[in-house]
Amino acid sequence: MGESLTYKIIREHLVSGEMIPGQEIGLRIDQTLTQDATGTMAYLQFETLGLERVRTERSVSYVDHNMLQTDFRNADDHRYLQSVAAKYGLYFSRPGNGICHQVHLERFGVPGKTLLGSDSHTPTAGGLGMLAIGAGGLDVAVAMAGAPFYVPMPQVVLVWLTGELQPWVSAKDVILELLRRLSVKGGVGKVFEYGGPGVASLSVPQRATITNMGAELGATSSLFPSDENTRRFLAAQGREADWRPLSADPDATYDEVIELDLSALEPLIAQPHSPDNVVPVRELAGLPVDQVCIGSCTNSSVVDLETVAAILRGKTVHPRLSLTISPGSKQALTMIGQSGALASLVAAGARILEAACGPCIGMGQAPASGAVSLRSFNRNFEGRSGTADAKLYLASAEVCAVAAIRGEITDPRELGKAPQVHMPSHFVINDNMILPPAEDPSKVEIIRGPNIKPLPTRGPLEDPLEGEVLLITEDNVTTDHIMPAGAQILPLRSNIPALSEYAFTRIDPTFPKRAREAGGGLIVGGENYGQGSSREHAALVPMYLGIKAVLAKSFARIHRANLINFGILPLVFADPADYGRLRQGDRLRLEGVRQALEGGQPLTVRNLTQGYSFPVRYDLSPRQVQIILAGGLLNYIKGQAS
Ligand code: MIC
Ligand code: SF4
Repeated sequence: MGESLTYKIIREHLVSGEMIPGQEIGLRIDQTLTQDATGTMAYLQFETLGLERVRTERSVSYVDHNMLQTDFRNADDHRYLQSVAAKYGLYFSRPGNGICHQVHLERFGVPGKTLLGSDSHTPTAGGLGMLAIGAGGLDVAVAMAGAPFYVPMPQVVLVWLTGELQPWVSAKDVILELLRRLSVKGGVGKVFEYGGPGVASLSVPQRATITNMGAELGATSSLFPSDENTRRFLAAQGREADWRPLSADPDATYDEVIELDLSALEPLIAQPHSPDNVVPVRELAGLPVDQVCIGSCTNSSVVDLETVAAILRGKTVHPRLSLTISPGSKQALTMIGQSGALASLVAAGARILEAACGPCIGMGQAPASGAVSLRSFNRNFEGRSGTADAKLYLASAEVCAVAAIRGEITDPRELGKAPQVHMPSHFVINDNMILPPAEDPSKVEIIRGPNIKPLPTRGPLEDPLEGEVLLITEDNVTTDHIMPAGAQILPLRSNIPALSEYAFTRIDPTFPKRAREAGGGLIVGGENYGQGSSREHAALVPMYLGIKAVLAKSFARIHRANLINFGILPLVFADPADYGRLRQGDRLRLEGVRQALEGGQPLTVRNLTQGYSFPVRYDLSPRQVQIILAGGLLNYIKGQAS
């Protein structure tokens, strides 16, 4: 029986476990990436493992998130990251070189290899036929140490593409259509593998837009075959030697098949406050727009930027709005500079930002009160822009550019002929902003600024486990709710005590104070708890505040793994109706929890306040049980080492 491409790559990298969906497998990781907002913590953790060099084929440390440098803190973290990279054998992509996913696609990704990144959009590299997975920083630290990465064996969904995109319809519309159909939890536990005759019509930058935003489905990864288009892209990047053809067997079997006719798609838009709240652009036509932001790891390639420039050429940005452009990489920025596209953008009144995440993670450019902000980005969660009541919409770079000149949401097909921009046959290659590791690591001193505080630790899992329900949240709570980012908070990523002042404050500003006063407790969540980013701070900070367990209807994959890594017990309601009976302030108690976990026996929670008990599931692998019992992955590793 034939195999999917996902199965082939997994089989080549399988270290432990069986390829049975849902069962834990261990994968050998060839490459890793980190970005600064998660990387600082990841390297602090890597340092505690006591190795002299990373043990991967290639590890890259990027600086792209914390770029505002409103005081010494971000700059200090950058210096730390640069010294760590030099010492431990990593490539260092300097601030200004671009967004990790865009640069990794351009300069490092290799078809058929595995990539683990401390950022949820790591699957962008799936556009090259790489099995790329997002994870918490600690998992990436451990992978850099050469240990396997553990993940539930995914189900594989074949997305069968037919037809061709019509004028003004873009790759962004492909993934928005999947989000419309499947929702932000529709991809949990799955890899989306693209196939069918429509694949050949999509270039690697287009494929990368689709695989990037597969993260919004909650998917483990998304993957395209490595074909002639992949070869062309790598050759244009001067890396043809990295190419190898890869595809599924013609008779491969899949857990699920989704058919998508590219010809039938129309321009789509996601409305506030979720990437799956998708409607056709024409339904919102005429809605006044106050801000347009183009860029992010989803839509910031040179192809996107050239397309935007072609739409703006000779026009002026509408007086009611502000347009920002953040190029995905130095390469993309250089190329639009050389082609004249940059001059067209500037002439039209676009505000050109540096090649970084920027407004996507609320690092500047917060919209006005109640503003409508249209973005070519991938996330529109409430408050993410830095303005609590702003309304964020997501669409293709084309739809964004047209709105920027019209001042309102417009179906771009009204403009007539669409600009024709093709992937260049040669990219401008200049890797001078990528620093190789030091030749003599013994000469490198790690530089730690005062913003870098020691890693918080905890002891083994307590038994009985008892505490107050500190917060009850709804479905689809994001890591942006649990541990917000943005200009004020992001610089604190290496300072957990300071960061803890902001935990859950988007839902309840009194949370940090209450958690401290209660000496910790439990959190209750709905479906898909912890969706969104890979930030392990959304587990590390609750751990620091004494959170012992999270009870939810279901969890997002990366966040659940992060909870386990920091010794917080993720429990699932056996009967979802029990969610509705709990009240904030209820005191809950789990007796004999250590023994139950070790013996694989059922667990019951006693509600001491209301006087009843209810069953919960934990679905932990034997390895995860040991990690939870030890009080987290670092404790577990240290226990094993001794
Ligand atoms: C995001 O898009 O939310 C981020 C910021 O890139 C995060 C990582 C982080 O919080 O540092 C992600 O996607 O994992
Ligand atoms: Fe950066 Fe935004 Fe991409 Fe996250 S989603 S990596 S913040 S550009």
